[in-house]
Amino acid sequence: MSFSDIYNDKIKNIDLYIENYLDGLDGVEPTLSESLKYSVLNGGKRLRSILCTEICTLFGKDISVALPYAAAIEFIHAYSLVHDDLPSMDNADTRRGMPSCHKKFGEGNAVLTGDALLNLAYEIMCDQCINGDVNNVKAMKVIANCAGVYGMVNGQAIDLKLPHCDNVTESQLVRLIEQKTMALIRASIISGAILSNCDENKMKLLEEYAYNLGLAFQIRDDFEDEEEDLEDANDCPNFLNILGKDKAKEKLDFHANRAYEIISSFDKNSFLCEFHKKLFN
Ligand code: GRG
Repeated sequence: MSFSDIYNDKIKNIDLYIENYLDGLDGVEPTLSESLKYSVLNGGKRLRSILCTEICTLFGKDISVALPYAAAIEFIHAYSLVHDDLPSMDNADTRRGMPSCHKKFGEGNAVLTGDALLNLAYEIMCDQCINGDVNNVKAMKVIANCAGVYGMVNGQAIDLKLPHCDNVTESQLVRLIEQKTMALIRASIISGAILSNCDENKMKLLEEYAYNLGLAFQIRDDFEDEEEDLEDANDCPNFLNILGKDKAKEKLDFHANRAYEIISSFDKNSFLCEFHKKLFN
């Protein structure tokens, strides 16, 4: 089987889990129900959910242990994109090549869609905690910590201010990215590791993997924005306009290589190694 066949199967598996879950919700107002599905199941690379399931299975657990968490992480990611696209935030008309949630369903519905996704994320994880072991609770705690005021939400709050600041430094930008982008990537990796009960040495390496992958992923995203000539790519501080193209590429390679070194040290034939090459080569 080719890499893309295997990758598509993994996406299908996660999407099927999410679709069944959303179809099983009872009594949801029809527009909200449609908009929930639209916002989560409208494509996307599934980077975060795949990190969670693959790390968990890499260390010996069945994928069924990680799938509810993978779905929860995709819900949180989708909520963040729906809210980020709102006129009061990034004001984006499209997402994943289609009208953004508020363009299709209106602003009020988009706010509620994000709210509903965030709540559903915790409901899925709580269901695992009720009959599960303490690792289920610990994994949920890491995700809550990374998604909220110690992570993504705080990063977004800094991001709202940063375009109005002069002379943003590289270290200020790294601090922003640690929260806005890296936190949820870290949550995906570390929750998968907790669910697989992996030891402290591996956990340390996975923290370093998350840091390097998160930074590399953001710089890659900055290059993509520039290629797509996004309107605000030049206004908002990013690695390209702060470091210049050459230095940004050097930094991208440095962090991507370190992330690869770590993930391949566990199993150089793992899916995550191939996925890494597709993302960064
Ligand atoms: C609204 C609380 C709140 C947070 C928003 C995610 C986010 C924070 C903002 C999105 C802005 C952005 C482009 C961030 C850069 C990295 C990033 C999250 C890219 C999108 O993630 P992908 O490429 O998206 O994994 P897909 O569509 O593949 O799921």
